[in-house]
Formats: sequence, C-alpha cells, structure tokens
Amino acid sequence: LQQKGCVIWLTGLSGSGKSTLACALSRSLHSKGKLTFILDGDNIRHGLNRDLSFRAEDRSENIRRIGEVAKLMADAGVICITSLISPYRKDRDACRALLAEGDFIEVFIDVPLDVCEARDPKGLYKLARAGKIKGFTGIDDPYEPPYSCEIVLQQKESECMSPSDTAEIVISYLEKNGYL
Ligand code: GGZ
Repeated sequence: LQQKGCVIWLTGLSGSGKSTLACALSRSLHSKGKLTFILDGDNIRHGLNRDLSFRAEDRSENIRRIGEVAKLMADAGVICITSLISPYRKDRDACRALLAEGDFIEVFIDVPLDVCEARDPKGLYKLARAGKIKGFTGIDDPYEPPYSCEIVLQQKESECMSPSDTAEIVISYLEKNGYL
C-alpha cells in the first residue's frame, strides 16, 4: 500500500469553516500525491442519508453511517476527511472506536457561536432565530465540544489565517504522526 489511511474528523458549528478547511486540506494533500476523500454532511444528506432529519436520533445515525464509510476508506488507504457538525460527543467517540489507535484524528474548529452567526453564509441562523428552523445547532439544539481531541483550531486561526495556513496545522500533525 502506498499510503496509510486515516480519518480526519472535523467537528464544529454550522458556519465554523469545516467545508472550507476540508477543501484546503484535500488540495494540499493532493499536491503531495496523497489520495483523499471528503465526506461532507450537507452533501451526503442529499444522497446516502436523505432519509435522515435533524432530530437527535437521526443526527446520531447520520454520524454513525458516515463513520462507517470513513473507516472503509481509511482501510483502503485513503485519507478521509469528514465535515459534519457532529454535535454529540458520544457519536464522535463511537466513530473513533471503529478505528485503530491513532487513525481517528479529531479536529475541533472552535469558532464561537456569535462569530458563526455573524457570518451566517446561508442565512440559516437568521431562520433559526426567527423560529423557522427548529432544533438548529447552537440555537435550540446542543453542541458538545470535545473534552480532548487531537487538534483544536481556535477562532483567531480560522479567522486571521487563510484556510491553507489552517490546513498546514493539520498537515504538520499528519507528518509528525507518520501519515505523510
Ligand atoms: C444544524 C442544519 C440544520 C439544523 C439544516 N441544525 O452550514 P451548513 O447548513 O451547510 O451545514 C449544516 C448542515 C448540517 O448537517 P450535518 O450532517 O453536518 O449535521 S449533523 O452532524 O448534526 O448531523 C447546515 C444545515 O445542514 N442544517 N438544518 N437543524 N444544521
């Protein structure tokens, strides 16, 4: 096998920059000749997981399925990047448990709610505040930050640094830990 697979599990609020980081990371890894795949919650909810809502049980099932797919990809030697809010700790931990020690790299994009809400790229926070979307993460549904995870990217990093600089933080973690 030409490379060791792993799962880079991005977690954070809507609007925190998960998808942007996933793309930057994927581009940077491609330029190093690595095979990557992005599993993006918003996209997968239109296909594989189109039967799932945003109720707690359905979010758990969304994360469980994507965790299983990510594991298959990592087994095939792919660097699999997941981009889901994945708001509940127990669901993320269950995905971690599917992988060998070290192969699940949890990256918390720690952008405060007020910053995400001010960005509101799709206008969803506005709708949630108006009560037009019920059970929106951070507004009337919880987000449980990791107690401990491999990488925390703080607001200053995701705001003041370019996505490619933020991606470099993850890349250097992968280098140090023998994935590159
Ligand atoms: C949170 C919601 C909701 C509710 C629709 N709560 O920023 P986006 O728009 O593009 O990404 C969000 C996406 C969240 O899907 P995930 O599969 O990542 O969520 S989870 O991990 O909790 O299963 C957001 C949009 O869907 N969206 N309704 N109620 N985000």
